[in-house]
Amino acid sequence: MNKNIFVISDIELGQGDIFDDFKDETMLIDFINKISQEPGKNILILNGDTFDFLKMPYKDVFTHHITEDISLWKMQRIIDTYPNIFKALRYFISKRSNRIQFNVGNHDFDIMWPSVQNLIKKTLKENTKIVFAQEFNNQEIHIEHGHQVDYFHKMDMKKPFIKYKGKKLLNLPIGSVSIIKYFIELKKEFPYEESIYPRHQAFESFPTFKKRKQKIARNFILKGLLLNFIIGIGDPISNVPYINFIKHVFSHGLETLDGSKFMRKRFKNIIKLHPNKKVYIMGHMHITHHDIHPTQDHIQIVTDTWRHEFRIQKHDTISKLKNYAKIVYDNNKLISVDLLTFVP
Ligand SMILES: [Mn+2]
Repeated sequence: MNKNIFVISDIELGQGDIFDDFKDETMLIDFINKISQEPGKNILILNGDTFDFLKMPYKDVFTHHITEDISLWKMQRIIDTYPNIFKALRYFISKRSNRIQFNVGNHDFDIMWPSVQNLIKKTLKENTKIVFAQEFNNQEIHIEHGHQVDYFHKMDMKKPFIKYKGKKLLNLPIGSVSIIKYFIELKKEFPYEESIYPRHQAFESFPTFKKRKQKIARNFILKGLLLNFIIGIGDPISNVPYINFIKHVFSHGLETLDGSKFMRKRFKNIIKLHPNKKVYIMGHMHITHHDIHPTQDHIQIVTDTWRHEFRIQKHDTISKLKNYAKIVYDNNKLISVDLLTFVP
């Protein structure tokens, strides 16, 4: 039997407010409907940051103390905001041999809570053909979101939850805390500029945006990093993993913005952990990349975002296209691996 694996990432569904960067609902529904028609067995891998819990306030307040109830409330908000997307997913999964895998990303660690998983399963009216995981692996393929090889957004997987003042909380990495407590202001004040990638080009083109970013960054470095041991006393979620900053500088120098510069090293780190695969796929960096590694014989793919994002072209910005990876098997034999642009 024919088997297709489809991979998309970084959809970032929110609750339809100014922090919600997803706009192309019809396009996503068309995509899901199109792959629902494919004959054979179809596996849809939503490779992380499917939902944007991170930039979503809980009842108008941003907090980095995320309980299961908060995540569940946010998940319900997302479902209520995009009922037709869940309807399309329900149609896809209703086909007998189809499967959906939700890989965790740094914007949706919240899907690790059992009640959030149950709500998604209930909404999709399916219990057994939906999987929640950190990564997808078979003999030839490795697929993960990519934050685990990003020193700012890497989660402590030995301790994904933490007890604090009698409550169980998501043990968020420093990258999440910095967004919730500091950089969310940038999104609020510059929603359009914040949707331009690559980031370093956006800062070059919009000086007031850059100035504001620098001010927030200074504030974060002073309070969030240097004075944190006073300000964050007793708060386990605000602990700064200084060692990760040192590791980042060793790997990438002082570069913090240009994803394409991190990419090689990140693939290298993933391959070290999962050697001898033929295909490695990541998201997270919001870039499009498809390459056959020159010395080792394997394919590296980065799928770009499905949020509404712009790129700079000459003196203007244009909307980025949506892409997806498609892997085809014929009777368990790997036939093709492609990175494609979705055309409705
Ligand atoms: Mn990400």
